[in-house]
Amino acid sequence: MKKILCGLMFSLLSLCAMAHEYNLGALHIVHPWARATPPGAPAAGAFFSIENKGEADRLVAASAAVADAVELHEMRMEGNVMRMNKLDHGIELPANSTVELKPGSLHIMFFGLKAPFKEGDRFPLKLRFEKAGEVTVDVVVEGMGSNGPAGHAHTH
Ligand SMILES: [Cu+2]
Repeated sequence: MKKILCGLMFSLLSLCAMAHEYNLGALHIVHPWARATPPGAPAAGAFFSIENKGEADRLVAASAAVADAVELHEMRMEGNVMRMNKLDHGIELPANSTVELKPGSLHIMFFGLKAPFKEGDRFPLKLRFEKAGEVTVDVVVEGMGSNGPAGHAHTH
């Protein structure tokens, strides 16, 4: 009986775990998340880290049904101005390295949200890599942050 209970507890815990991750070949994708958006927000960002345990690869595209367009972006300081650029050549994943998509840096950008992102929601995001192929991950929507993607300049 005790064994069965532990087994049950373990599966419940795994389901409830905050972190979720995916493997695709040599790539390990950890905890895709997005910020909740206020009503009427035109855009949103999503973030995760990618551990590449193999040869160099590249994240070339992302797609999701929750928005009209999904782009790969980078934010960086140019002088005193934080700028956001679309990465037409994708996001490089050097061999045996970890690349982090995070606020203020590399991110997935959603334009034309079909509905606001609500805290606790999840939605599928399909990622396409040059060598590893495709994987669909679940993006978990977390609370609204103070430096969300709505607050910085677009260059496109
Ligand atoms: Cu962006």
